[in-house]
Amino acid sequence: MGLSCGLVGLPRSGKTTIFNAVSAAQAAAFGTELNRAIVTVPDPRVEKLVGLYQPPKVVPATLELVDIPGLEPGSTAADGRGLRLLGHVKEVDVLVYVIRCFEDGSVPADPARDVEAIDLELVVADIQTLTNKIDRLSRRARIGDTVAQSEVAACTKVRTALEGATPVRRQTLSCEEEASLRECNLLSQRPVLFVANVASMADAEGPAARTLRALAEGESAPLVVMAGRDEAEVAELPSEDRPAFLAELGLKESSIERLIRAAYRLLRLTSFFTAGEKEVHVWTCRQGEAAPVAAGKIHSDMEKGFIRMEVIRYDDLVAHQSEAAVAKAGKQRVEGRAYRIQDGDIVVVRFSGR
Ligand SMILES: Nc1nc2c(ncn2[C@@H]2O[C@H](COP(=O)(O)OP(=O)(O)O)[C@@H](O)[C@H]2O)c(=O)[nH]1
Ligand SMILES: [Mg+2]
Repeated sequence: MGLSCGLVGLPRSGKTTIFNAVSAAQAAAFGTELNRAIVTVPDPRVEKLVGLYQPPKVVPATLELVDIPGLEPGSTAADGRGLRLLGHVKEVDVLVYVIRCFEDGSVPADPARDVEAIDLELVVADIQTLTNKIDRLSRRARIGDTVAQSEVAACTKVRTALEGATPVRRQTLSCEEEASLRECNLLSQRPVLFVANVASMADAEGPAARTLRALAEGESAPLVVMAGRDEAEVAELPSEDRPAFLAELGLKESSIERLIRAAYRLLRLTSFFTAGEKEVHVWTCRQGEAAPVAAGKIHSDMEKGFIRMEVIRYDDLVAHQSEAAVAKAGKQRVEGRAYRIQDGDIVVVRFSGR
């Protein structure tokens, strides 16, 4: 399973519009249930590889996009529905905060207020989770269990900061504290990517988008400016007509490309390939992952029985037009367990199976 991104935001911030723009799935615009789509990660290198190998099968990288409705202020504390929807937040790797930067009726756009409101929902849920854990551990801590004591201390420290409205992702934690929190799977610890949803790209440097940019920079988070409604219209067009319309909107690439690139950077993800006459396959792993771990993305046996990895660079393959020519130019490398995978590596894994 690839990366999963959850769209969250206040009602009418444009989540479903952006979901449609990205997935071209045309999900019901006013649904309160969850929309999910698997979208292909655009990568022009894949087309090049397919051109070279002409395989019958191509497996691009995919990303799951989830439109999570219902983060209305107060929903967590109220009925079970808010909590159920917040449960979906736990399933995703990245939270995409969709922030309204366009005017809509009488409530002025106010990115700082909206970010705070979303954070607060997550923070309230996290305080509850931590309180439960502290309660569970307190007896063991009282009778002298030192592990329980240090976990209670960590959870209490984080809870205090949450009570001061600081999401976990903006708290500074030691490795031990991180470890104590891991099983809690806290919502406000999820990495966040901000989307400034503007009326048109002419507002990309308008006051609302600028405010959001400053907020994002303040927590070293990426920001993508998107004209959600315009881009949803583009997504409805036949693909050959899209570039001209994007250009008209003042965009070089579609929202999906910018959003995915930002998500990959945020999670430090990288793509590598296996390529041959049978199949061109894109794999995703963390940047700088050790070769056996990367091989494990292909098959767990390849990690367990890893012997070596034969690597050519995508750029070298394109320059020389065939694996044989790359090898002849001395540019095929044989790498061992210590090798760290790089973006654009085309690999063959040698392993001992059983
Ligand atoms: N002007 C403008 N309106 C938008 C934009 N994105 C969404 N809207 C409108 O805002 C309303 C709510 O959008 P929707 O995607 O359903 O919001 P959600 O509740 O967050 O899923 C709809 O009427 C959209 O047409 C945008 O980028 N610009
Ligand atoms: Mg919606």
